[in-house]
Amino acid sequence: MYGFLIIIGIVLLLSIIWMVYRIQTLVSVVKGSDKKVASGSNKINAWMFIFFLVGGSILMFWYSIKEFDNYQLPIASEHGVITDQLFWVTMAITGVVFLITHVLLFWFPYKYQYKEDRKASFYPDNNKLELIWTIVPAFVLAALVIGGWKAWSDITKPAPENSHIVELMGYQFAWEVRYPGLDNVLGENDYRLTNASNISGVDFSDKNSFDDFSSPVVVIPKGEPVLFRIRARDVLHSVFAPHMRLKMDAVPGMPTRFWFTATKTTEEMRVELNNPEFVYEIACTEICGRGHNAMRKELRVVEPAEYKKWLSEQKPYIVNNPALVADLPTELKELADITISEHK
Ligand SMILES: [Cu+2]
Repeated sequence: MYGFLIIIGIVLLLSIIWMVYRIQTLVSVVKGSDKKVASGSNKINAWMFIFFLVGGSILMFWYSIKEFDNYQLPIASEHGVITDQLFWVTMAITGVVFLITHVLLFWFPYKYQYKEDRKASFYPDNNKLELIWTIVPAFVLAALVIGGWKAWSDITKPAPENSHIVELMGYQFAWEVRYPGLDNVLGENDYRLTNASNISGVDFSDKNSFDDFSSPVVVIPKGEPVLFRIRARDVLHSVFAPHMRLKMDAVPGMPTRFWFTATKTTEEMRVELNNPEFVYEIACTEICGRGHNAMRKELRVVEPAEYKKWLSEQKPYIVNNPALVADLPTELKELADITISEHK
């Protein structure tokens, strides 16, 4: 009912506006002013361009300055320095071009608004000008693209042999963090093995998985390469660790990866920021459903010695839940039992 009334209201409003416009036109015909090529609204439009330029610029600068600290998160990884350099160089070049082109874009309609005593000049083309504005952007863009491509291939080149491996599996709505244990080799996984007690579908008939363990927090050592092996169980998710300048999609059926070296421990960052409560965080940055906001994980960077100690204290999946290996063939079961007794 209300919808119907609103539609009637809108139709009435539009007809009133139309009538006012018609009356105005008829009045100008009577007055003889309809013969004029440009009306007063031309001037108003010209001024509105200037108003938009000035107002828009004020808003843009106000916002950019106010939020500047958010663009300047401290960097806590080696490659982060390159990523930021790339960002600021691109920002500076495109920023200058943006300002020049937009000032001209809005200034010209004002300056060249219709004037009765002014005649447009005929200016068909200028080859020199065409050459300049084709070649200069081509070179600048090529430099930016090549620089970006080089940085990207440095960042995404294969991880060093000695990288610590951590598997992050996104699912609605959390991250399952799996460590390969002391052998640094993750056991195989198969989505068909997924169930309530094996949420990342680990294949426990692969003996590499015997010492795999899960952790509520992603703990990594400082100054040593870490390789995130990333996958998703249901929909698209995305791993985002802003202080590490790390972002990589988690795609169902298509494992992805990202390796990096952290340069500051959580403790060091707490001192730097003068904030004893600071924690690095991993967030999901792909709107993946209703509980998307719950996909926050703490990332704890510690000294290598502390990492080693932490690693040796963790309990493998099969220690916490021996039922996972209860049905294995005798030979494997014996191996699994040895791992279980070692961790008790
Ligand atoms: Cu998600």
